[in-house]
This record gives sequence, C-alpha cells and structure tokens, in this order.
Amino acid sequence: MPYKLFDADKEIPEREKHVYKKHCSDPDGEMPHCNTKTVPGSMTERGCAFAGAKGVITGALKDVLHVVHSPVGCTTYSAGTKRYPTSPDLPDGTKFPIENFNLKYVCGTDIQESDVVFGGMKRLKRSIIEASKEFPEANAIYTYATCTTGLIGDDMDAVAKELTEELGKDVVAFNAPGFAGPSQSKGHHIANHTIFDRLVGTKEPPNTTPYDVGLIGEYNIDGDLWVLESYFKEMGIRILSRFSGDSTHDELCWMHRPKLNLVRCQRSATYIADLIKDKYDVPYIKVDFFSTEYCAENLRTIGKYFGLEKEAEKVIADRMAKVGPELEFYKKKLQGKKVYIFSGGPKSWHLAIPLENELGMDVTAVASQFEHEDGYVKMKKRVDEGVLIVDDPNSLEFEEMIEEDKPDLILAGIKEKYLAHKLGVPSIMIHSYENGPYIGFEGFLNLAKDMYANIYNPVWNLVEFEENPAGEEESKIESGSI
Ligand code: CFM
Repeated sequence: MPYKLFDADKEIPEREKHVYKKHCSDPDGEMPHCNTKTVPGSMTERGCAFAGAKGVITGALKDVLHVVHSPVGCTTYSAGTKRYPTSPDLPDGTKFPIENFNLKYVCGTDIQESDVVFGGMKRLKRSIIEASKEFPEANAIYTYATCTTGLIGDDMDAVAKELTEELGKDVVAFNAPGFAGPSQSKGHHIANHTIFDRLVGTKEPPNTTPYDVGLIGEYNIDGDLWVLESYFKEMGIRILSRFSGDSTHDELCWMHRPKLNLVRCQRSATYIADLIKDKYDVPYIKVDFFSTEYCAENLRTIGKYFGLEKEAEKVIADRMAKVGPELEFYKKKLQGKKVYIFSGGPKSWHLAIPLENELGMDVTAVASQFEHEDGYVKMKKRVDEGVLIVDDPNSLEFEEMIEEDKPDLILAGIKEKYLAHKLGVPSIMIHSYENGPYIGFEGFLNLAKDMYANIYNPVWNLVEFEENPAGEEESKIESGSI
C-alpha cells in the first residue's frame, strides 16, 4: 500500500506515490510509481542519461577512447569511471599498452557559445581527429552527445560515419544527452541499442568453442567479473564477449557468437540480450550470483545447460569449503541487525533474501534510484511484509527514515554514506564497494566482513545520541577476526 511516512512529503505530496509499504493484502500490480521524471522540488540522487551510457556501459571498456561533445564540465565530471578495473589483455593475445586507460583518460570538445550558435560539428570532427592522434593505440573512438549538443542538434552520427572511414577505425556516436530520459536508466537503454545497431555482428571472433558464453551486464566493479570468470574457467566455459567489464571494442562486435548469453544486470542490459536473441537466435538466461545460495543455484543451471553438472558441483564444493566456516562467524555477528539497501535498483532485490536468509539480518527498507516495474516486482517478491520500498528517494526522506527506524547499517552509495555517518549510522558502498569484490562465494564473504567491520567499529561508541548521551552502547570488533 502507498505509505505516508515523511514530513518532507507534506511539502511535496506527489512523493507519496513513490513510497510503498509491502502488505499481504495488496494486489500484485501495486508498487511505487517509477521510471517517471523526478518530482519537482525533490533533491533526487539520480544520474542523467549520459551518465548511464558513458559512466555505466561504455566506461568499463579497456581499449576505447572517449570524446565527450560538451562544455568542459560534462567531460570533467565523466573523467575516470567507477571502480572498473581492467587487465591489459586483448582477445588477440597482445596487451593494451596504456595501463588503466579507461580510468585515466577522457577527451572533450570544450564547446563554446559560438558553437552553440553556429553548430558544433566542425569542432567535434577536429577534436576527434586530434584525440585520435594523441592516443593512436585506442582500438575505437566513442563520442557522446550531452545536453547542450543534443539541443543544438549536431548530427553526430554523420561525423562518426565520416571519421570511421577517414581514421580507419570505428567511431561510434552515442546520442544519450542528459535529458533523454528520467534517469541514467535511459542512457543504458540507448547505449544498448547503439552498440547493437552499430557494432554487434560486424566482426568475427578468432575462434569459437561449444562452451562460449556472453556475460552481459557485468561491469567488473572492484573485480566482480573476474570472480565469475574464475568459476566459468574451472567449469570449462569460456567468456567470449563481456558486456562490458574488462571488455574490448572487438568483443562487442562479436556478441552474436556465444552459444548462450548470461544476463547479470537485468536493468541495464536485458535490452541487448533481447535484440541478439531476436536477430541471431542466441538464447539468454537471467542470472543472479549475489550470495552463496544464488551463486550455487545459478552455476548449476549453467552447468546443466552445457552438460557440465559435475564441474559446477566441483566449483561450488571448493568455494563453499573456503568460505563456509568463516561465513558462520559473521552470521552470528550479523544476526538480527537491521539493514537498508539503497541501490540503483537491481542490487536492492539481489541482496534482500541473502541478507535475511544467509546472514539472519533484517532488511527493513529498500530503495532504488531508477528501477522500472519489472524490477519492483522482483523487489516486492523478495522483501518481507512491512518493508518500505522507496522509488527515487531524496535525502530528507532518507534522514527521516533513519531517525524513525534506526537501522544498524545502510548499504548505499557515496551520496548517502556521509549523511548516514552524520546520523551515527554505519554505511557501506553497495555501488562501488568497500573491500570487494562482492559477487559470488568469496564476494559474499567480503560483504559480510565489511558489514561486520562497519557495524562493530568502536568509532560508533563516540557518537553521542540523545538516547545514548554517554555513548555507552556496546560495540567492539573482535580482534583477529577481520
Ligand atoms: Fe546494473 Fe550496475 Fe545496478 Fe546499474 Fe548503477 Fe552499479 Fe547500481 Mo550503482 S549497472 S543497475 S546504473 S547493477 S552503477 S554496477 S551499483 S546504481 S544497482
């Protein structure tokens, strides 16, 4: 049922529709309003469509040069990426010569008022040529519309087409200006379609095997993709295409060749899996590798698909032997701790059941910056009765929730972290992680360790709350256990 919790919402009554409390009597389709533009006056934590395209999807590639067609600010603020580590290895066995290229460089056109008045295409062309000379090692150049250049209507596709011929390498235009949709989610969508339209099917891999998969929607945050890759390798499965963590331009071009696609982030990347299925008949399955139970279940499904059941069991047994006993310790420590999960969307439903069932925690609120209805259906299914589900939350609401409900821990992003700290509540980053990776068996143990270290950090004894003026609450890290 819609739930009115926030004083702040007296000022913005439309926000009520975005806050929902799960109740057993609710009809199935009832959920928070979502994927609509942010209510005016609400200080959203969302990103923009350009951030969704470059920051999430393409920024993870290791051998691509990015040229942002913007005033200098959009370029500056898209410099680097999230914690998207890359290895230098390229599919042909050579190494990319610049280490952490995706984290280090971004180019921009630095458009000026005269470009806005007379058009920015000449400057775009000049900038791409100059950037290409500066970084000849890049295997492709991706260029991005932003709000200003989207508004003046520069025909970026025409420039990209012309320069692809002139430079002899793919130049791809991503037309996802910030205003293209209500959140970064629209940028994911546009980037999926652009990559499919421009790249998929344009190159062939050096070879194929009957055990090739495409791993779609896995961006290698803090090494997540490498964890999954190690399981697949041990099972005898090869990742032929990665979309797009630690990936290369060429891998996107042969995304039509895996025998099976695995869709990890189902918000940002199901689009391309659907397009590939429809055009090239490559089936896909949606996978969930967060926590030991989901990871085991999904490795079994994949093993079964390829007739590698025994190999899957071996990986599961091996990893469980490694993490199981230690997890028991954290389970005892985390039992009953009240936790919020505030993510872009998917991580809020991925983690709800594992935190409850595998660690005995109590998830009392989940939130999403940009989920769509299908994501909220999963979220609603996976949380308990009475749990708050908040769409596109703002910091005033967040503050009120913390004050009212007093969670022990908040899994959120950098925007919420220090606000939580100021309110005396530990918070760890579930977007880019603290001491990740967080996926798979080892990852779930890392997450449990980080949650424990944060909840039991003695620093919280120094916070003086009204109910605890002397800061007497018992919280102590057991030495040697983290
Ligand atoms: Fe997919 Fe992601 Fe996420 Fe996402 Fe994101 Fe992210 Fe996220 Mo931050 S692609 S939707 S746009 S799983 S960056 S790696 S953590 S909000 S829940």
